[in-house]
Amino acid sequence: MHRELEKILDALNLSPVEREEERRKIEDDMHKPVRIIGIGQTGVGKTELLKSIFKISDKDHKFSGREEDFNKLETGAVKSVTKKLFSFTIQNPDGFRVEFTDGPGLGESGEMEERYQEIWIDEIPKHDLLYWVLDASNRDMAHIQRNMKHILDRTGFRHRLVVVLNKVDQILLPIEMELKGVVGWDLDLNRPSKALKQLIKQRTDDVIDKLTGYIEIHRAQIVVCSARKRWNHEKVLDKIIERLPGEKRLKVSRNREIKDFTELMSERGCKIVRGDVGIQ
Ligand SMILES: Nc1nc2c(ncn2[C@@H]2O[C@H](COP(=O)(O)OP(=O)(O)O)[C@@H](O)[C@H]2O)c(=O)[nH]1
Ligand SMILES: [Mg+2]
Repeated sequence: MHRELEKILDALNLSPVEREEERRKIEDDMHKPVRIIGIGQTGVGKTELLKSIFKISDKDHKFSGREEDFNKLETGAVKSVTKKLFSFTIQNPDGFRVEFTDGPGLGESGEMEERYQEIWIDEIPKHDLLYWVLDASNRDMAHIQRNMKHILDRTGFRHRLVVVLNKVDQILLPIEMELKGVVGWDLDLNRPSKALKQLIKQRTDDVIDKLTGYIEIHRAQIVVCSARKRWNHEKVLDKIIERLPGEKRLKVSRNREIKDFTELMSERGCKIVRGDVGIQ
């Protein structure tokens, strides 16, 4: 713990006096949890994402919260499981705590939409960071732009926002390419093919254009990933950490448990990596 704290302090490049001040700030803050709130439409993968970055996949000593709240962390619900906000905390053995808040999906219930927006607007400022998950395979951005602008205008949380473009494994290649046998998601190696990588980049540029024009957030606040395939999670975590105030960072990094994407490679993929089989 001590070494990590020193590393963080080193990275800040401070004068000796400032360094001591920063150290005191971090140590004073140690007992408080870092609070992170996730937003997005139901089904975009908020829960899956958390589970593949942090250690909350099973009900162990790290989870504290109500039993019914743990059950809400099931993935795959078609309808919003969460109508109200709920929070739960995880804690590593050194006592570093991260508290997550989840709530009703946005953009799916016409009549409730305004009420839900108000719930979020109330809650977001109580947090240290907001992450907004979008489905990268869905190109309909109009209502997301509107919701995001409204919520950011009201909360002033632009600088504390990370936008996660999830489900990149589901982006479809153009049909002509598919018919020629070009693969999108490489199931053997569990990563995007070259062709899909290009498409992911295009889609990212498109989303960035749409968001930055409308909402004035920075390109560096957007990150792509596939929660289900565990792809690019390190970057998601890096972005989250980058956006947090210095004294909060250690708590997040100490609770990380990035799931290994290579576990999802096929047997053939493993052989390819070991060099037993060539890539065709
Ligand atoms: N293909 C794919 N499916 C995903 C991904 N992330 C989540 N899912 C699936 O999408 C469904 C909804 O995910 P969930 O985490 O419950 O969404 P939430 O409502 O935003 O919490 C589940 O079946 C997930 O396994 C992803 O990156 N790719
Ligand atoms: Mg969920």
